[in-house]
Amino acid sequence: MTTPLVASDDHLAHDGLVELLAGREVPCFESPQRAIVIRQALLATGTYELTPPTAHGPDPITAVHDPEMIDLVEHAWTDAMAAGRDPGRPLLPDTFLIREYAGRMALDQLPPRRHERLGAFCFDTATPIVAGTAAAARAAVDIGLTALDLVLAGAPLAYGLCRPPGHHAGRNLIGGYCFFNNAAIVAQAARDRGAQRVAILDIDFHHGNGTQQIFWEREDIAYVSLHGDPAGIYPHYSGYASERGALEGEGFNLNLPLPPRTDGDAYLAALRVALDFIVSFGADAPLVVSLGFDTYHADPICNLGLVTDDYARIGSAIAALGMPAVVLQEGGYAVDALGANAVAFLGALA
Ligand code: SP5
Ligand code: ZN
Repeated sequence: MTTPLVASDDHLAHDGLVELLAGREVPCFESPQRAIVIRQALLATGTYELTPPTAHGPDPITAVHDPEMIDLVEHAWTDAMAAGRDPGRPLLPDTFLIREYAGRMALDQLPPRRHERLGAFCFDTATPIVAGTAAAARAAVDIGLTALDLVLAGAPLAYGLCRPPGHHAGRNLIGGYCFFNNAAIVAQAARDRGAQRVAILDIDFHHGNGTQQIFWEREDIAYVSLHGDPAGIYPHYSGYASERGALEGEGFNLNLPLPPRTDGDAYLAALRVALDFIVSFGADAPLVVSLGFDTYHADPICNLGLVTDDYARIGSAIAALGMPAVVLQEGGYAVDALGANAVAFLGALA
């Protein structure tokens, strides 16, 4: 039996060129090549069926994100071009609207041109916007929603090769290479199609601050994440075990921070805790997996210690839940290893 591999070429034109990292302008780690190599490696196994996304329109995005933030993603580039900005350079914010800027003042005006509002809807200097960004971000959402369609129609597993990734994007914030939160949009869509309880398992190296924020006060969509300990690790301000959700959502958020160089055995032990949480939550929808391969030992910006065979172990452990799964690509920057890691993980999960 083949597994649907939902992918599109719209991501190719989202190539941010540079990000700011540790005071330097460096080439983007989040590159088109990442998705190219994963797609090639999966198709080479002969067990995946390449499936284009179908358009799902703006409503599933609006169900999760602030309209002003969506408007920014859609129009920052065209506004910048109309204002005469260099089309050869990406847009990165240079002035951030942080809470402390306002103090007790009421700020009710934003610049009329969207590229000049970037810093009001973006939390870092690593999330460049170029001409192809909005179309790529929309396609990534459609990829996720198409993968959900296929699983709701009976496929036990569908893989969405989303690029750009999504889990750092909050209700009204882009950041961490993310624009629209693909996993959050898919989880909400599953709810809107009748499921009562949806679980999201995030195994990207980084804490999915955006997904956590979006569902923080929700008891119907549970979020559990394994990630590098935020004490010293991006995104720095969230991901601690003490963050359990609030109001109705209290207890439905679970963070499992991991120390540097965590190996496969220790990772699998933490994953066991995450899977037990998911079982006791009792989802009646497909499991939504935010999949990152930046937990790999040779990832250039991360510090865990997984090897390729560990991804097969992780895939098998998730498969043992017996839940249908929608797996969405998030991070992973050791480009040479991405193909083998994807084959190992998805092969074991299927
Ligand atoms: C989707 C995803 O994986 N986003 C990650 C965004 C991380 N961006 C900034 C990373 C800063 C890493 N600092 C590492 C220093 C390495 N020597
Ligand atoms: Zn990551």
